[in-house]
Amino acid sequence: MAVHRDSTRRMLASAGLAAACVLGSWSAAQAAVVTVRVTAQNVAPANGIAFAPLHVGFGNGSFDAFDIGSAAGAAIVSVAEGGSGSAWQPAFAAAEPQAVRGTVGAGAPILAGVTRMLDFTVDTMANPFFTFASMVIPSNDHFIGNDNPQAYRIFDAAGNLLLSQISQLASQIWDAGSEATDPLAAAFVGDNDLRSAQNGVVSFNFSELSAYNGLTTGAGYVFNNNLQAGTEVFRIGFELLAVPEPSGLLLAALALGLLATTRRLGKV
Ligand SMILES: [Ca+2]
Ligand SMILES: [Ca+2]
Repeated sequence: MAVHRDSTRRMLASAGLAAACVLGSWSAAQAAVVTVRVTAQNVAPANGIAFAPLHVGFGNGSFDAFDIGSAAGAAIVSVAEGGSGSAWQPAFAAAEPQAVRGTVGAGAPILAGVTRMLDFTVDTMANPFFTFASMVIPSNDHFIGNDNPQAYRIFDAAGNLLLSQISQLASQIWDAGSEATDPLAAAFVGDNDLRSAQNGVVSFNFSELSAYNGLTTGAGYVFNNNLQAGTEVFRIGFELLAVPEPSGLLLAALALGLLATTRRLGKV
């Protein structure tokens, strides 16, 4: 009988070890994939700046859309001049084929006081970094976005949120340096076909937005930027969506399986 009990203990220990291995590898694999809700909120003063739909991506931190002090490339120009991101999205996809990208609030300007959201399924080990870009309107070529593609690490490898919000101040608004300031040619207040080249470089610049004060926007309000350097203008939020907890279910199933094994062994 002593031999039998030892044998039973070994079998149970072995089964327990196997269960622990299964649980360990399973949770590590599953924890890395999460569903995250991205919110884009215009918190600028009323009747002030609006934003074009927010282009975003979760990636490995290698897609660098622009550099301060350098001429803007086609990718960021496609955001800054007109807001479409028609070159930004493909450039991101080419640089990082594994990235998860999207456009928050597609189809309409994000006016003051408005919040838009979009959900993403992200492999947090492969794509821990977040990159964003949106045109500021009205403007000729102003935008918000991150110069450093590794500035915002959102997830750790286990899928935990490291950052729940990115806040943007007026002082963080960029001028792409690609289009000269001209209210007659500015998006949202003028005729975009009249634009002329600036031949400059990317720089911080929010004060030029006062050039559009008094003009009627495409949304029908009379623009007044009402910005100081420290005025918060935009918030990007990150929230993990609740998911079922299959790891708990699996644990229960394995425990039941072990119990059944124990009972069967007990009957021998
Ligand atoms: Ca850069
Ligand atoms: Ca400009």
